[in-house]
Amino acid sequence: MKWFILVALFGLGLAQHNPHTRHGRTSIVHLFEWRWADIAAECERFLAPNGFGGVQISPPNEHIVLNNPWRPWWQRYQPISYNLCSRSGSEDELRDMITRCNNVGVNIYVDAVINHMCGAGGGEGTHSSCGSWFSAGRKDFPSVPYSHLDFNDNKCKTGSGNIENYGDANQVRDCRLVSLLDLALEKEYVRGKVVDFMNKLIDMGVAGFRVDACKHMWPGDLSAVYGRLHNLNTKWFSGGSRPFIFQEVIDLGGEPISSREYFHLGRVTEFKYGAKLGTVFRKWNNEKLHYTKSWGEGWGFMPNGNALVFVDNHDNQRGHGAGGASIVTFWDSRLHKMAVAYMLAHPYGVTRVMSSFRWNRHIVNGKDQNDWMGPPSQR
Ligand code: QV4
Ligand code: CA
Repeated sequence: MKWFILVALFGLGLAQHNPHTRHGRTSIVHLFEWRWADIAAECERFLAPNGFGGVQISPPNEHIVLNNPWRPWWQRYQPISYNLCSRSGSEDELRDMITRCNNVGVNIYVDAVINHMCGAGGGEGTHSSCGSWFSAGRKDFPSVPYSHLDFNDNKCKTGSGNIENYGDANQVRDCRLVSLLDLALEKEYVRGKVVDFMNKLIDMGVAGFRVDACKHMWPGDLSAVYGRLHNLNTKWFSGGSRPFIFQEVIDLGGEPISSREYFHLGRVTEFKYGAKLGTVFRKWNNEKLHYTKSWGEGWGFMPNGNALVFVDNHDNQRGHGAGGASIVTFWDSRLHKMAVAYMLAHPYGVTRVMSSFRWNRHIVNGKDQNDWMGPPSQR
């Protein structure tokens, strides 16, 4: 009996590892900060004819709007509510895009920011993408609504209220990531709001989620949330299809939290992949391409069926997040094409290509002063 339950649970988890790409397509592309209207056209004009399986979109929900720096790309990682108007467009434009992409067989995966709301220093007012009023200081977000009762502050034991030590799993989960107000996902009420938000998107036709900042959420809380998600919309997907889940956990080793803790819940981003592939293509440490004969698990990466892989992502392309100097990006365009081609040809993990925008790099003492720059659109 115990064995049977284990198999049943495992099977349920595995369902969320399937990207449900159609027509034998395998890869997805991150259209970072693209507008919904542009993505719809891109699906019809380029992605479907060229065999792309799906698109990871930027967070579609209401976010803070910042002036200093001016409209940074990262304002989209500071939610104000789950209303669906963002820098990429309105709810109607989002719905139209999801429909048109699905109609040409290209799936949509939503970047879901559910660990936190905006930064503690985010101020008070209506500087938000749908114009909803909020107060970061009072932890009041009436258009969800969330109040001060819905945040983790009592659980966090650090002096600053922020994560101070990644060696302590409790603070990584219960304290604030760079001052972002940390949601109490153990509360039934908070889970319900997050589940409603995700289910609304599933019903609109999305095929799954890139879940942001999973290292900062307890696997048990995520399991409770994922378990209440609807099956995919049968207008485009076969009955009983579970949403595809891929979780952002940066695990390069050396921390108490490992990606393994999240394997049963969905796929996990394999950050070792881009870091290692970069050293190989740059020929650092005497790496040679023929050493990659055993590429994949043989290089200490996670099991094939758990991995979501990429050469670079929106963070490490601009010096945020992890991976370090070896990461190959569009700034090294020849190497980048070679590395992406290698990844797409190699049968390991679900592969994701990066497509964003260029900005004016201005490096002072090794740090790009312009790493905040937003997209070249008018909002
Ligand atoms: C700053 C200080 C804080 C201070 C605070 C005071 O750093 O110490 O307490 O001011 O107000 C922005 C700023 C950051 C600022 C913060 C809050 O860059 O300096 O804090 O806002 O105001 C993106 C960006 C972050 C950005 C964040 C929110 O990368 O720079 O922070 O959006 O706008 C870890 C995590 C991993 C994470 C990675 C970047 O384990 O989960 O760091 N990756 C994901 C996303 C990433 C996003 C977030 C998580 C947060 O891929 O794009 O961060 O949603 O490795
Ligand atoms: Ca948290």
